[in-house]
Amino acid sequence: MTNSFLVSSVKAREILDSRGNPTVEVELTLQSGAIGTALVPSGASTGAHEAVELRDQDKNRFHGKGVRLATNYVNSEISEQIIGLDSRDQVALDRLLMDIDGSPNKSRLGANAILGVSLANAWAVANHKRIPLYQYLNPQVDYLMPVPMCNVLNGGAHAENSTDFQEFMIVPTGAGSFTEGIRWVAEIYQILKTTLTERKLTTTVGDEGGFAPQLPSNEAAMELLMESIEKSGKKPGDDVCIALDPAATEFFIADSEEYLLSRENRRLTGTDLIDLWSKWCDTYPIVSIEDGLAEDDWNSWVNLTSRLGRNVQLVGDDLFVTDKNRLKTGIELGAANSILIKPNQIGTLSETLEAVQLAQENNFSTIISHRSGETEDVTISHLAVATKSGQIKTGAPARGERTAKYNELIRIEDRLGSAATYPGANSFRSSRK
Ligand code: 2PG
Ligand code: MG
Repeated sequence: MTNSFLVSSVKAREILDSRGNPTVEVELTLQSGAIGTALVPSGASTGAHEAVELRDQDKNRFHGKGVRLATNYVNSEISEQIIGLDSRDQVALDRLLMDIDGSPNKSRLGANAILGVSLANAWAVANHKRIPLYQYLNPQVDYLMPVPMCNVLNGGAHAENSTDFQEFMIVPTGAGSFTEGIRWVAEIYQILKTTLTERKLTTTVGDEGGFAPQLPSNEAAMELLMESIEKSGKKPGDDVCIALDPAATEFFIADSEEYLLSRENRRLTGTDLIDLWSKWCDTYPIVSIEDGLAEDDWNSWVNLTSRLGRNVQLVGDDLFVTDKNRLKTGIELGAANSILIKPNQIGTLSETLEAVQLAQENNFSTIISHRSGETEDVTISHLAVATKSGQIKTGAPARGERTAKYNELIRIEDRLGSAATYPGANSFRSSRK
């Protein structure tokens, strides 16, 4: 009996990501001839609890960062076991991949190998059905577009000699559509560039396409954002808000349990840092703070959430690593009220969707996210629409690997026409109450 949905072949190869490091691409073909392709991203400020990205450690190739072990696993062990599987059963495929791997954190075959196969499979089914991926993952009549959180100033691990805090984002909450929102942030991005040039500050960019000037303090970045929003003719707070990802794990000193702001030569306790966020939230139109505290500083997370959680979205990235078990802990403790969703933190599409579902059932918002090392892959644009997350984080409105995601969403919104809704400020807590 022939079944055109059966997997007929799978092939992985080593390609390059946006930082010039190798990464995994997987092509999965069905008996019908339909092909699904997925390119796997890679983080820099990775959480300790993430699924393991397998690197060759062969110093003679790509300074040890090659991914031939991972691609070889796809082309041998994985391929042998998944050929003949019904691609429509994504959960069964993902479970099989986890079983073949056999480790608790995908360290044997590599989360990069496993995710590539998992996502390529979903694309193959969608392509066979000749429908967009978001529609295959969630067949609906109406769809929610995501509000973009655009990282226009890069610091931390994404840009050398810059701010301690990693990401300063602008969020077009007052726009009428996704496409209009992207125009606003692109206009502000250009104004920010001119402002930096006028002040003789560098306009070179960090890993996610945002500028990475050497500023005297972290707060100077906030002032620059406010000024640029205003100069564009938009009202901060009404039209455009601010979101932060300090990525606090990166400047947490475990021994002394302190947060070190090197830029300002200051050491803060968890409580001091919460005070700082609270003050910034009083001063600036901040709708979201991601990883405002370190990945295992649960007590401080609980304190932060009880202090600011009513009005501000508090997002766990390194804290939750898209893992439903860590998310469960957060829900039980009252730590954070939102989760960043990165498929490669957990390693399969099914587990990614499970984390989204658990979050949404518990009134946690979900933000679909890129990694700092990206490719031209647009899966996350479709995931954002399919999961009705209402938010996406995918860098500056510049650099091809970032605009690939935004442009795909512009296409999706255009094709959906009146079936697409842009939630704007409704995606955020301050306006939900
Ligand atoms: C983050 C991400 C993406 P990285 O911290 O949220 O912006 O960075 O991929 O380096 O972990
Ligand atoms: Mg983060």
